[in-house]
Amino acid sequence: MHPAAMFRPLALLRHAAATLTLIVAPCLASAQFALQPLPYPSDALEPFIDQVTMEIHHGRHHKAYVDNLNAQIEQAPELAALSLDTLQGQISRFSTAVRNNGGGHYNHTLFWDLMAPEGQRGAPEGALLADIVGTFGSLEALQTQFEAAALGRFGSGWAWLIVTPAGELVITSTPNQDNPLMDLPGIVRGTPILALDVWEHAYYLKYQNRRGEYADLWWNVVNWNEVGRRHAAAQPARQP
Ligand code: MN3
Repeated sequence: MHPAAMFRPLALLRHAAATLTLIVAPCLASAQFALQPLPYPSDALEPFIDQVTMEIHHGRHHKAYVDNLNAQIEQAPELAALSLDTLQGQISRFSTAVRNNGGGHYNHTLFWDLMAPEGQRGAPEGALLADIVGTFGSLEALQTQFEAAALGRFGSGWAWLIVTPAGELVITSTPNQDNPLMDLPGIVRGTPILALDVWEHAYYLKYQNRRGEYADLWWNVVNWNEVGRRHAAAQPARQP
């Protein structure tokens, strides 16, 4: 600190803050997992998903998964060395709290990216559309089967479109905050390219008990550009 700064309260305050950061930052290093901001304004999905639902869903529900996952690091320090994606594939090693909150963090991070504001959503096209038509017969057939998976999930959970390790498109669903990356019995495994949250917290304020209407109107906000990108990235490597 410059000697002249000794007499300037603001400079002193800045110096104190910088010193505090040096002391506190290493303690925060154990907060391995972070809640990223929504990739668009909270009202960007109106009228299909309302602003209040988005703010509570992201700012409270998703935040709680992140906080609770970070709280588990004390009991399972090996968590701090894993990326969020890697954790999913090793989830059977960990406690139910890690499974629920690690899954919750992964699922919601993906969910926000799979939706987009008007004008940025794109449309199913190219290799993705060809794969959808080849597998399900049409885009409409995919949507019908996906909505059936969303409606058929009793209680809380998720509906998924995945690319299996063999490169096949499959619709599946999971309970609670499980997902298709998890190494757990009963999970149809693959890389998620589309995901719908069917917990009541995702739709109840606007749709109340009408999960089917929510699942049907949700197609209006799907970020097909992102689905296409994930579909391409999930293709198994071809044999030379
Ligand atoms: Mn949710």
